[in-house]
Amino acid sequence: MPQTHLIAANWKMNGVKASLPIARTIAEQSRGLQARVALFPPATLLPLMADVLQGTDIVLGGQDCHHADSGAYTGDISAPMLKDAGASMVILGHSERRHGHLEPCALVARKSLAALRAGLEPIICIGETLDQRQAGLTIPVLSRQLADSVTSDLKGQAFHVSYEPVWAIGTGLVASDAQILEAFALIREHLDKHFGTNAPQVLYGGSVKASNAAHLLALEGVGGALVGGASLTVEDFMPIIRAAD
Ligand code: G2H
Repeated sequence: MPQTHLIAANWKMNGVKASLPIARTIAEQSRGLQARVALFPPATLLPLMADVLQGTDIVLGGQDCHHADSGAYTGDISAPMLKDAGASMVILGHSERRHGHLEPCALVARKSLAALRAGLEPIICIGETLDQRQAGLTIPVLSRQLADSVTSDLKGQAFHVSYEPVWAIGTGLVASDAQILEAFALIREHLDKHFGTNAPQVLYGGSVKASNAAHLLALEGVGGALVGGASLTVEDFMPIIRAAD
């Protein structure tokens, strides 16, 4: 039986209280559809959105977490705090964290353990930059990211991996089928080797939108999509959720 697609909305640093009706409408319009839908609003909206989504099937998640459960880390948010605010998932290792905040793979791995301790399902992102791709380094870069941030410590736990080529994020550029299939084959090999039959779902992210979602989701092994810009409005996001049916 084919796996249910996970369609995840990464709102990034977008959204205020006035955006909550978007979540409500997505929940209403997703009722009865096949996809598992997850919303990742900014942390400031989590408790309010948890109230809005109560009694629906929509999953709520954080966009990052600290590796420690609590402590003197000004400005950071821990996994138990996300859980307390209503989250059950968390995005980790997004390229905007890896590159914008210089987060190395080892830190992503520590954060994923913190997430699991708190009862959150991590979505661990990997992806190569344009320079790395043009230098022929895509496979070594992805292999290193998998080895160092998707470690065997995760065995037996619920988690996901998202392949997001950095050059495809928010640029309107989408990886070709061949590029996606090559990356997914590598990811699958790593997951099958370390996680066996419990191997997690693999998502694609990077300029997913209504016009390409059905095609991307039909590619071999693509278990869902991590959507940024096109998840910010009901009009853009609902067709992507429907494309997973
Ligand atoms: C990749 C994606 C969501 P976008 O960052 O994680 O964003 O769909 O805007 O490329």
